[in-house]
Amino acid sequence: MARHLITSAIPYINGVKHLGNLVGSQLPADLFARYMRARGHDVLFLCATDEHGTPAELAAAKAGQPVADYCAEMHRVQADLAAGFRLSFDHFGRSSSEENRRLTQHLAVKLFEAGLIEERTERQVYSVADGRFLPDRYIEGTCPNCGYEKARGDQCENCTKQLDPTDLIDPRSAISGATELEVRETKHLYLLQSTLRDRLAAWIDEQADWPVLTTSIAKKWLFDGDGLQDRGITRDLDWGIPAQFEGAPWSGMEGKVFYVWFDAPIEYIACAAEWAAAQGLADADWERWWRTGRDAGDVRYTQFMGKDNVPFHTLSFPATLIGSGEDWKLVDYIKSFNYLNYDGGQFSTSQGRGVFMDDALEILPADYWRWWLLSRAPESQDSEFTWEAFQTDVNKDLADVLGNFVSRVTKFCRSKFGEAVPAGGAWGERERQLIADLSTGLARYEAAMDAIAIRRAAQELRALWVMGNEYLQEAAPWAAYKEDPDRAAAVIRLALNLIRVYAVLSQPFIPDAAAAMRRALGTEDANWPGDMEAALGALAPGHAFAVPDVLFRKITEEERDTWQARFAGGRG
Ligand code: B3M
Ligand code: ZN
Repeated sequence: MARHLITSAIPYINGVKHLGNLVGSQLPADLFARYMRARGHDVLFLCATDEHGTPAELAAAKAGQPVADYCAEMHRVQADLAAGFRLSFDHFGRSSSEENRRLTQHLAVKLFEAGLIEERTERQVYSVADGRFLPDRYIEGTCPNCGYEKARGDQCENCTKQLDPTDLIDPRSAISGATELEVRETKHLYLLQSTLRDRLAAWIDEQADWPVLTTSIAKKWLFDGDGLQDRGITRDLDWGIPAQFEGAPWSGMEGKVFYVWFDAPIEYIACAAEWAAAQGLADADWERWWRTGRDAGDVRYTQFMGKDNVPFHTLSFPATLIGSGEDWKLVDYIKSFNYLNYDGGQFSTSQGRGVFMDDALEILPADYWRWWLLSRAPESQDSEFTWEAFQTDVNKDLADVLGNFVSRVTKFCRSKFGEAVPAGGAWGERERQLIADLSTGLARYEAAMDAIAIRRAAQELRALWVMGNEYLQEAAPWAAYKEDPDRAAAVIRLALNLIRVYAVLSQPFIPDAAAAMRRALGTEDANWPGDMEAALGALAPGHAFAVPDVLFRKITEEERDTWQARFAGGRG
């Protein structure tokens, strides 16, 4: 049994996330966490809301709410949606927690003591019309690196380059649109990341198994142009973790807070502390996941995120942890994702374009979305959500293949043998062949899941479902029953057991359907099949079951057209 620490990028608090956000971090992280638990490992799976900085302030202002109230409310909304999608976090924390304030300030002090933080007077964009400095998302303009016209002050969404507001070409205020901007002096703390370049480069070089998408982005910002740059880690904002506090080794930082991207990844640690507190555990209980001096050296730590978040996780956050000189656990594997597009364009939060998590659950149960999104995860390239593809895959994979198998087998058994696993008959050559095929297929499925090759894993799982259908078609128990009821009983006994095996194997992708299958079979046995033949004997003759309700219904043409039209216009 191994120990797996798993984190999903923590979603911004500023509204309900769309399906592109979901498939870029939280959902695949959940798949992996569920799989690792199913394999018997000790898992700590953490996520939280990212509540500081300009995204939160801007969204609260738009909602006309005090920012703390807004965050508290949106945290509940996001937690409910996560539960609706069956995201199995051990804890869903908040970056505005007391634990995060303490840890963020602590790490800043350690970095200062290591000589890695210095005070700099810098020139910041000030908006006369707005009467304030315009950090990060308060300012928009053209990216100096790629020419994208809607780059934000902290990062270009298009090319992932981290920016400073003064880098932007033709800048304008995101609050008022004002272009009457001037540059004023203000004092900030800088993290001297550049001095850590060699150590970060060596660390990234050790990660031979990381996905190319992850390492290519890391290396790009490590070496390209001027290479890794020192970063301002404080901002002239009201909302955030105060940069001036008791015991701070600097002065004059009143009215400033830490930059949201400084404290957000620290929430991965703080979230473990929040988890321990919520469980009534001691500090040592979360530290064993995070401090190598407390056995976290044995932990395997995997992070999930969209590609735009990669620079902060491969460079900035490791710089914080390495630079502190303390024994913090560094990430072992970063799984990053390209973008999911929506019906010929991009998902867009600002324009309300696409399907959002609340819309999705209103239309169909979570499993339909989970299956489609994961089986089409944007791994090696961007992928696209279309209503046609969604309809086709759901109807084919879930309704025709898996759902149909479960329904045919249970209904046939009920009508001929009653609602219990039938005795009689022995398995023959065709069964031995099926067991061999299932064993090979299972090994391929496990290999894909171990490697977090999500699309491949979905294909392998589907292939296992198909094997059962083909077997049933060939063995044709409905035909065999007339001449040789024992033969039909042997086939159905195997097929009923195969439903249990499918429930166990499919649970990471479609947890609700898996639970419904197990309930129908009247079994709590969720043991991962080691030996396929033994697994297919788990439900003995006489074991009672019930025919379940339809597992997956088909999406009609009419529904598809209605939904397509409904979501074409953007969120109201
Ligand atoms: N909140 C960006 C995002 O939601 C950011 C991730 C933080 S991870 C520490 O995509
Ligand atoms: Zn750019």
